Amino acid sequence: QPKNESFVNPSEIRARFSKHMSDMYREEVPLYGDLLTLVEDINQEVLEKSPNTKAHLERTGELKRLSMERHGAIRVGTPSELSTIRRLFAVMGMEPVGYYDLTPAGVPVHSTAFRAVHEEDLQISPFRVFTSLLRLELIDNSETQQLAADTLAKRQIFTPRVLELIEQFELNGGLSQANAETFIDEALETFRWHTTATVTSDEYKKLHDQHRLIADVVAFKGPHINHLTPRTLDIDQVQTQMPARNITPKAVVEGPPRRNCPILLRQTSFKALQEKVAFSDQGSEAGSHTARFGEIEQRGAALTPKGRTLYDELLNASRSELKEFPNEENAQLYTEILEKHFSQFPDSHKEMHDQNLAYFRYFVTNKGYEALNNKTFPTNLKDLINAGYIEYEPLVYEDFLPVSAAGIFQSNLGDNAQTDYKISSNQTEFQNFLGAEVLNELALYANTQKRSIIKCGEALNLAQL
Ligand code: OOG
Ligand code: NI
Repeated sequence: QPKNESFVNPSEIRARFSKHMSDMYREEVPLYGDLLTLVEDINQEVLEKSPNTKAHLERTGELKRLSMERHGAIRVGTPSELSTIRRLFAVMGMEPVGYYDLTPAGVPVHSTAFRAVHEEDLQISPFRVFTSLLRLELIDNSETQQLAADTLAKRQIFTPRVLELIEQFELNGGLSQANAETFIDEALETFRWHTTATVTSDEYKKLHDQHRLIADVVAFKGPHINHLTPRTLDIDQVQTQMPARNITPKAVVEGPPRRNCPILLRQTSFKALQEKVAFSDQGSEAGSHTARFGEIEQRGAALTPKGRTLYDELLNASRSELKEFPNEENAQLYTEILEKHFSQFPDSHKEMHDQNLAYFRYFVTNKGYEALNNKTFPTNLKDLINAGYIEYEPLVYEDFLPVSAAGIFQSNLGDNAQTDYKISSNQTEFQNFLGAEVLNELALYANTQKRSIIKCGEALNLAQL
């Protein structure tokens, strides 16, 4: 089918959807609005105090996307919900990236992240959704397992109109302006919070006793968005200032410690809220459910396989030395241990670059353009960099971290939710359910890096670069 000129760019749909989603969540969870304000205040402060950071973010284009940057998370119940969600996100130019197995952390799900994959599309909207599929086979009580399966089989989490529009998109390759608007409104319905549950209070209790997460996935009409996460430039500041704004943070920041050159992803959240719900045997909102929360993230450089291996090693060493899960009591100790181990991770862009620990975007400097006619112009990347004709900036990590994600799940499921599951990761089954293979995030970063080198080559008339 030929592409129609009047189709809306999927990235445009994603940008608008992300804004609508944020507005809806702010209305549903006012504390998320308070968090947004706090993050904005701190980001403003950082930009004012640190001209270097500001200049860096301007060069990489991150400054433009900073205030609209956020991710969310949902949990679906069945393979068919998962595959339709994939098709829904495809309308917004989002593809499944990465496979995350959360069972080692005692959470009975496996997950992927839907996001844009090309740097130009990420620039328009970096909106991502961490999407988990409940693994019913991990429910060991067969009666509860049956209850969950039957309840999930009865629900339809998509509106009839959004299903039509997804098909239309797949058939024609795009949506018109008017249809895109309708799509956004209708798609939003899937992620809305419902105060009425689909199960009785007894059934809820059964599901909940098995695992709080199971109740959250099974007992409601749809996969309500369970948190939205703005991006901050200083997560430690936000963490310390949360209590003053009546927001209770989780015990520790997940991910690497504070550094001069941030790597990967650091995250913290505020505790899930207890919300009133009406179970199907109740006429009013006499019951309650705790699932929805707020989260903050600080993003740093995407690491190469070598860098990631080093990160995993240092994180594991820190966790082993702590001997238990990080909590309120050992938070200070954990920070110290983390900093001690991570002192082995080079903390300058030059070292990270020269030791092949992170991915970078290369660009021609003014000096490079001016030197174009020099007779002694170098022709390889290394010499061009050394001569100051090409510079580089780290690529932002656009994905998630399994250990951190588990920590975020745990802090919102209660500490008694730890189970030792015997069944381990199953990416093949996940992909069968999804109806597609998940993309390898490392290949995506490598592609972006490669494209930037090719661009430099073109600008400098060096075809072989
Ligand atoms: C997802 C938790 C993981 C993150 O940012 O790592 C996550 C969930 O609670 O459903 O969102
Ligand atoms: Ni999150």
